[in-house]
Amino acid sequence: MTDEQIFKNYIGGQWQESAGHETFDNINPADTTDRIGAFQKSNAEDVAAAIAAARAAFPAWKRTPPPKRAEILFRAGQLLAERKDDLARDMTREMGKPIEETHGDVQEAIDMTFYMAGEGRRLFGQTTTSELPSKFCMSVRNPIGVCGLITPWNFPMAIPAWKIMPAVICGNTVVIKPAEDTPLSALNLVKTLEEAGLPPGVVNYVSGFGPEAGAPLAKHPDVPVVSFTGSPEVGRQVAQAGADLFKHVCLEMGGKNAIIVMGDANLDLALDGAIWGGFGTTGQRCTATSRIILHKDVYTEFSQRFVERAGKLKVGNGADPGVQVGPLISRAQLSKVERYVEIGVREDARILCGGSRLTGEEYDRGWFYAPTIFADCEPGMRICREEIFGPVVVLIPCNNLDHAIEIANGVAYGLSSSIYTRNINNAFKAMREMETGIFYVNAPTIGAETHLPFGGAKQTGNGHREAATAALDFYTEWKSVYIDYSDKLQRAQIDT
Ligand code: UN1
Repeated sequence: MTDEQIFKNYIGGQWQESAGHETFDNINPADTTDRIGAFQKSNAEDVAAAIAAARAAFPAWKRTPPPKRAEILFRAGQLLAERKDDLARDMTREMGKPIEETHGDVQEAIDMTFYMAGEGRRLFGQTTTSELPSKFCMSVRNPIGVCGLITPWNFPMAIPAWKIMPAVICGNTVVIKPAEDTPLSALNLVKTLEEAGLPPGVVNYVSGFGPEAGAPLAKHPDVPVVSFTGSPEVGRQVAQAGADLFKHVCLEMGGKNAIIVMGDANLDLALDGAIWGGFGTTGQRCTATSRIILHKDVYTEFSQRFVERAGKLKVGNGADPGVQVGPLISRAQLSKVERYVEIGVREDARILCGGSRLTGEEYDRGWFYAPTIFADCEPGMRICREEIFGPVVVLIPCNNLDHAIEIANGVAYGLSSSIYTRNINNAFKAMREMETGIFYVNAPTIGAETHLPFGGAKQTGNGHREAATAALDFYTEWKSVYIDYSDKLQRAQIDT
């Protein structure tokens, strides 16, 4: 890839420049002198063209038998698997996370592609009984139309795949607007679908920014389905944009995910989980472990060992071998972390390690921040309630399981949670009581698999789930079908 590379939008099967002829730069967050290329700064006109292309492609795609749609997805999955190394390298360059993690991100996209391809021969509805004789009842799934997909930068290929694959296997067509920080990985995914034989117009891609490209997509009257992953502030705008037309809106937003470590936990295991959950992806996952609720019996030992482990993490350019923690995605995200650390200090939380930007030759051209741990935190502190989305973990002491659950549930979000314990009663009680969409026992809060529903309770989302068959419920509309073969009028609820 050269410095001069210009990437285009993909609309109706054509690679096109923005009508506004403006571009923006995609920059490596580990080295801001490394410019990956220029992407189209799309506007409402580009978005409207992409929607028109998706609309035009819908009737034929909706009538394509799902197993035929699936054949294209199977091919795409295979191509992604063959190209995994290159795709991961591109992703580390634009997003920053270590190469091992970007391999995982591409793998998650492959998993979702194959999973949804398999749905081509399922897409099950129900057949059921009727209360009347000689009457047959069934429910079938119908596609809805054009889906507007707005995706974040932290899983630059996995999350686009979570949304595109179920949408298209169900017979919908798509316009995707990926985050402006990571437009290349979504483009690589779309290119792969094109090469796999997806007909023109089924998936359309416009790069650009939220206000100029995301907002017109969310608002457009020809887009009945909108799926968004990102911040609660933007999620609210997306929901409001869809409200007038009663759009189907799927929102996946923040988290403040907690691990509970009980006195009987395997501490080595809990430490491994806390390090991976807290500092993996530089804490930039919605599922990241940002709170650790420690039983008082293990508080001191865990804190000491956790700090020791965090201090040994190798922070650096994710493309370099041995690096465990990459940069933050942008200057804005770095500033947000700095702001929250100041808030924590003002709230009298005690910094055990980190607490500052990393400097020196290895770091000066990127957005690097030291893994940071706050101790002696009170559940009511802002750093214990608000999402930071960076390498910052708070330690909160607790007296017993009920206390731990009360603290864990005492936030507005409800994405993921976990407990480390050897006591099966504790594990099941926590499973029942934790107000999160995802729950782990003896594993950290990250690491969801594609064949289980993904999403959160409370203010993390709006009740929908991605992945698994749950995604099919979002991307289809049920049609209940009654076939009366009695040759007479039979009145439900009246004739017996
Ligand atoms: C996200 O952070 O938005 O469960 C997605 C996980 C990953 C997906 C995270 N499989 O951590």
